[in-house]
Amino acid sequence: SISAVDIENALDSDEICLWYQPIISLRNKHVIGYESLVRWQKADGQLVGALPIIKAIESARGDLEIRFGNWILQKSAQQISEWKTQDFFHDIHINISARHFLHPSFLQELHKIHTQYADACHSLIVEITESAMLDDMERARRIILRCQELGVRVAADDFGTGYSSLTYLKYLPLNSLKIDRSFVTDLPHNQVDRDIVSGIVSIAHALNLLVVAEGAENDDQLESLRALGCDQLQGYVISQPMPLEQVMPWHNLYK
Ligand code: G
Ligand code: G
Ligand code: MN
Ligand code: NA
Repeated sequence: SISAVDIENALDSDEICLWYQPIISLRNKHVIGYESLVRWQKADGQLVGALPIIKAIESARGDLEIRFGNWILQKSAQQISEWKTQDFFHDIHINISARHFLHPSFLQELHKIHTQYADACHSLIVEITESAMLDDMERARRIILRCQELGVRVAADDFGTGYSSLTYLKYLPLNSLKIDRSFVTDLPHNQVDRDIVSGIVSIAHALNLLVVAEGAENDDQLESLRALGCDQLQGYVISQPMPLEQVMPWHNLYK
């Protein structure tokens, strides 16, 4: 299996990279942004997916999780500003671990980014998963507010699978929710999933949050999610995650 040292070496030798998956508006199908997802492209051509990478990073005892998260922040802000110079104006969603989000170095790095690339912050969305936030809700709340002061939006990832989703909504001033794929897979036929999605949408909209549906693989799911009131959608029906060099060519064909 992969060790933390393997990941450190891969970071140093530039083998860790971000792949991008589009997120569209369900109103007009236009692309709004891209979620960045980590990959390890080994020198021998082998591609390692996110799960083993994240597992190695989280099991490391040192500060690799922080170093890696800061690297993602830097990389994404750089990408947003590089795209802007090419008249390609799109949000980037990044995944940040709860441990990093709650660590002082997260806001330090975000302040740095705000100084270096001020307007990139307005195109950056930080996705966090629920459960670990519950340990220090007041701290999480303050960090979210600081993000928003810098123009950065915050989304709850994998929404609905945590055991206290509604507590989360009560205390955290989020910008959006990403409905977990497990509620999407059996649409449009599953009545329970339809009711759950429509309930999440009502609560989210009452709280002024946008709803992103994840993991839609076909048009029936897409149409169902639109009919249920979701705002945005991400999934293989639009595109799988792709390497950076494929993003603009894909985008131009999609239009
Ligand atoms: O891309 P893929 O479907 O393999 O991602 C699997 C999981 O890994 C998802 O839960 C995703 O949130 C997580 N993940 C992908 N990229 C990153 C990243 O850059 N940082 C963190 N913390 N998690 C990531
Ligand atoms: O947990 P998070 O939402 O960050 O992870 C997104 C993960 O979901 C990525 O690993 C991505 O590859 C995967 N994914 C995105 N769209 C689809 C889809 O339509 N079907 C499936 N099975 N996985 C998807
Ligand atoms: Mn995510
Ligand atoms: Na998710």
